[in-house]
Amino acid sequence: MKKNVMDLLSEKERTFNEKELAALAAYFRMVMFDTLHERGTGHWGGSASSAELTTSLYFNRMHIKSDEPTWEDRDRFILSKGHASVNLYTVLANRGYFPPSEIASFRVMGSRLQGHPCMHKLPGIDMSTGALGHGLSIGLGMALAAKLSKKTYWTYVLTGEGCLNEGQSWEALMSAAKFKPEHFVLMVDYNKVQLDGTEDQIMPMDSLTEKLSAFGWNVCKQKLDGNDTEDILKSFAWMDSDDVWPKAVVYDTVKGKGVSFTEGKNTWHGAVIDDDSYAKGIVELRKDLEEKEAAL
Ligand SMILES: Cc1ncc(C[n+]2csc(CCOP(=O)(O)OP(=O)(O)O)c2C)c(N)n1
Repeated sequence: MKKNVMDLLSEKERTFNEKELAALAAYFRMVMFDTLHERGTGHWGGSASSAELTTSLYFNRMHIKSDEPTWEDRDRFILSKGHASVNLYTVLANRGYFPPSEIASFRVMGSRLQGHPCMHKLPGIDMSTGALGHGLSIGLGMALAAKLSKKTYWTYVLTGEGCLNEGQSWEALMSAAKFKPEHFVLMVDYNKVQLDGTEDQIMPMDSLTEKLSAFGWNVCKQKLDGNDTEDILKSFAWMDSDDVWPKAVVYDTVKGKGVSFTEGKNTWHGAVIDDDSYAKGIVELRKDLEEKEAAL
């Protein structure tokens, strides 16, 4: 019998393959679009951009216990682009950290689901973020703590290229290259669009992979599509392929992915999803989910 996303979510403790991850990400994108429309607030563009990356980490890669969110040996994840909080909340809820029904309280006054993730309120948040540029330094601290305490957990930091514009990121890049903590990975959601313009208009990063290599990082040389779960799993295999630290992967992604009229548009960074846009967009997202489920 054909499976659907609800069947997959009932067995969330196992390691999912690329087709299953693609279906889950398509479903999560629909939940995010629904939530942001309902609440009339939040960040669609960057959340849609990273849907496959966060889904693949939590449903294929990370060593975690959702019923024990502060387990000392868990892998750590820092969403340095904290404005994509609705993406992280959707993944965490469906991974078992809190009830998916709570996603509806996104950005309601007093809710645990703040506009930007708060580690003191919500289980599963390893670090509060929102002010861009902090994630890499904090992740480095976590990775160095693992080294000191002889633990083998991994620390993953997800940034946007706009997040990398912050000078603090480059201090962390230099320090990480000096201390070389094991199991420390920078993942760049490289959609080349920021809040009020494109990367080229705001701060050209080209070539990001060469810059990271020059800063002493072990950078994945493969060209990877961060909205393609097959490519993401290839990058995970690369992370395990040698012992040279720290590691970085730059994924090409599309801001506003999944809804044709929001793709690649900075105007959809944090715009309210009005009723008309919702009605058009949800049809596209539903079709994508149906196609991904049919491929299971
Ligand atoms: C220190 C700081 N400056 C400015 C902002 C406002 N801001 C929020 S998101 C954003 C652009 C982020 O671009 P990017 O990191 O590429 O994110 P993505 O495209 O993935 O959404 C800006 C400028 C902020 N949150 N923090």
